[in-house]
Amino acid sequence: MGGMSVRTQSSEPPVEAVHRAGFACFVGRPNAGKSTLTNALVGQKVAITSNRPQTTRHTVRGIVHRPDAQLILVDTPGLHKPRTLLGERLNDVVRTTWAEVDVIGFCLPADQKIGPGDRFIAKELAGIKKTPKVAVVTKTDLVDNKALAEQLIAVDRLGQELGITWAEIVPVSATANQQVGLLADLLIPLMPEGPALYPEGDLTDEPEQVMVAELIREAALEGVRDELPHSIAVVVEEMLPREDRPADKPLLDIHANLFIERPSQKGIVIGPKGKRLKDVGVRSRKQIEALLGTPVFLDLHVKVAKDWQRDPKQLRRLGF
Ligand SMILES: Nc1nc2c(ncn2[C@@H]2O[C@H](COP(=O)(O)OP(=O)(O)OP(=O)(O)O)[C@@H](O)[C@H]2O)c(=O)[nH]1
Ligand SMILES: [Mg+2]
Repeated sequence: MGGMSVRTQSSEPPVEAVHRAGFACFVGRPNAGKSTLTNALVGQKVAITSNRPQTTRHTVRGIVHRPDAQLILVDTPGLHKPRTLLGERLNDVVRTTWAEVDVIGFCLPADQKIGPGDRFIAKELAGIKKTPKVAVVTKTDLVDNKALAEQLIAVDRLGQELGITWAEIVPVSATANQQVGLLADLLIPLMPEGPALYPEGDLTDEPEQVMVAELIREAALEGVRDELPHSIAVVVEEMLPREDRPADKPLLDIHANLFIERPSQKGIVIGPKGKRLKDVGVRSRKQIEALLGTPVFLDLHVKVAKDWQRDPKQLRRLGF
């Protein structure tokens, strides 16, 4: 597919003397590939991903640094028909975000026909007149050229039908790293002129404690089915350097709670003889150590927070 790109408008000249900085958010239905794309653009994992819908539960900012620009990507939860109070909260977060950014990147997977879920979002986007919208056709590695061409036409048509003028229509594959750099090149000219907003080298503004909790949740999502992914929440209660360790052999103690909604879910999360929970601990610890650059002792407990997705008090306690 090489350098193929569909553009409905020519962009500004590639060489600019000015410095630009601004925010672009990725919106789309659950599982569209928003977080994977955010990570690919940043070049490091700042948002967790999984093949379970509704993996992302808060906005995550990833920062792309260029000599002439700083592009701040805001990854949002997938917008969906809410079934719980958590679902409503997540949708509110998305709507607040797209009202605040300089550009909206609407993600539509190449391998799935545009459906009611996409239309529902597109209709809302049509109402936001002032913000440029870029259609991003994701997961292009999953389809052949013919199917991709058809999807690009369908996206163009969707725009015409709803009165949305796409500033760009860009096909990308985040996992095969196709056209990811091009997407950044096309988003940057849409940013306002201005100085850098984050220090050089910062790739995210996520607090470490939140990143750690997310890595644990990502590991816990792997292999669980049905409603369970939605029921899992992780809170890091404490992160403390172990006392009395030699300076060259530090150890970070991390105490975290993995919450589920019902006592019956406990067995599934813990697994026979505790094997599942242990695997989750081992897998996430490796990632946490890579992130923090220090050896970690992870103390992970499973707790029940009854029906937390529907309970305002529990939601607050879990940070929503
Ligand atoms: N083949 C392929 N798979 C992808 C690509 N991008 C994402 N995926 C997969 O699609 C699934 C969903 O990806 P996410 O990035 O978590 O999707 P999301 O839109 O952030 O999902 P929510 O946070 O639930 O809204 C994961 O299994 C990814 O590995 C891609 O470019 N190619
Ligand atoms: Mg996500």
